Amino acid sequence: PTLPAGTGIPKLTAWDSTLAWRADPYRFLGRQAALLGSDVFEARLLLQPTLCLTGPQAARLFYDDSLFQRQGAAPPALVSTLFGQGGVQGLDHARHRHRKALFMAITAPERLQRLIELVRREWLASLHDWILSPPFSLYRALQPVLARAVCQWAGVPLADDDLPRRTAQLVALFEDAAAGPVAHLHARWARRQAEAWLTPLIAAARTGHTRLPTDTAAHAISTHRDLEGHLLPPRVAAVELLNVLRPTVAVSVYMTLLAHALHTHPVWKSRLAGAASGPDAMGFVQEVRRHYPFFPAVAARVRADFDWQGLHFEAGRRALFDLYGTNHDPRSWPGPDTFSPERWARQAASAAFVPHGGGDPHLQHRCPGEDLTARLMLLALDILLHVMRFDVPVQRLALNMRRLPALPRAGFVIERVRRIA
Ligand code: MYR
Repeated sequence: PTLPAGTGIPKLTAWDSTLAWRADPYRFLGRQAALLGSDVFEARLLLQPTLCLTGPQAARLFYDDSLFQRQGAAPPALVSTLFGQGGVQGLDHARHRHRKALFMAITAPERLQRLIELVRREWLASLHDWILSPPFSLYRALQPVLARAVCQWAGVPLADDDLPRRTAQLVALFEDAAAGPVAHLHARWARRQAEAWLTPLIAAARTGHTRLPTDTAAHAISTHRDLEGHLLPPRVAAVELLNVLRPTVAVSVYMTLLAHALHTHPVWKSRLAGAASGPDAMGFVQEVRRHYPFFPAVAARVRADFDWQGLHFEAGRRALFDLYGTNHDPRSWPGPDTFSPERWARQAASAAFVPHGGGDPHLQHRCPGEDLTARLMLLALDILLHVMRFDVPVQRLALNMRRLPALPRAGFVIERVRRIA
């Protein structure tokens, strides 16, 4: 049901839709858009009128930074947990492109190989413990693997006995940010702890008390200068360093979803055997990224009034672009709810493929870690197929779609791990 609006944009009649959105955070926007027959609609979300955009055409619109800006767009609850104050996600135009170049340099393809090797090494080292372990959650077990590898790669010193607590803090930033009031407070606490860990490291590197290896993310961030030639305030540098560490640990979500996909589509185990890096493997990884939920939607604000397809967008309005729904839009993806790695033999990534956001990562807010994520997933596929065997005990494998991020309820429990190579 809609109310006519002066802007031509259909509007949900509910006074506020936040609870309905939270009850189905990945599918709410796409479902409402389909019901209304409009790629743009207005709803009251998080106590403000919000323009909700979905689909391939809206993807191009939303990433036009002459029309949308990021400053002041993200909900404060996410800034104080997931993102941090002053980080790249909230910058616009020249300041954004300059800061983004720092992240593109940190994640340049030639630098990623070392991180892939470190993750492989840590994973294989953990395998010894897993072999002896009672049933355990693969999701939880991968987190310290990724945390230790990314800290070493990024030049962040991390003692063995500090690994569990720092891993838990990095995980809380993405897992607890939008998981209800108590978890949210935990995520806020984790952000304070994590920034208090890294801020002194940046300060010590600048005074020469700590030497950071020059080819590391920590070094690049601590010596980065803004467009006016100033170093980042140590706290902002810590936020940006967390923007390298946290999302890398969050790849544990995608690795778990990949294991879930292999388990629930076992025909792919034999199809992929012996081809852990070919087009079939890449198609499998891309389909996990398209099909499974990860980041539901991204926020921006309308920069100045404009019209698009007969609709009027008012300056200052918050806009949400529906990543999950765009990845499941039947106009771009035939049989969108079917997990079908074969589709990637016929179809290339396009503006409609947005698991890490849309646009160009150099120029827009598309995640700079997208290639890293795909490469880490290929690594996981290789290890899950060719290095380890395990059993999957009876458990609730259906994803909890109410949760952000959505995961199998028990985090994908495995047992009787064996090493086969
Ligand atoms: C990152 O660390 O930057 C990526 C990790 C994302 C995990 C997905 C869950 C995040 C929930 C955010 C909700 C946003 C709603 C507008």
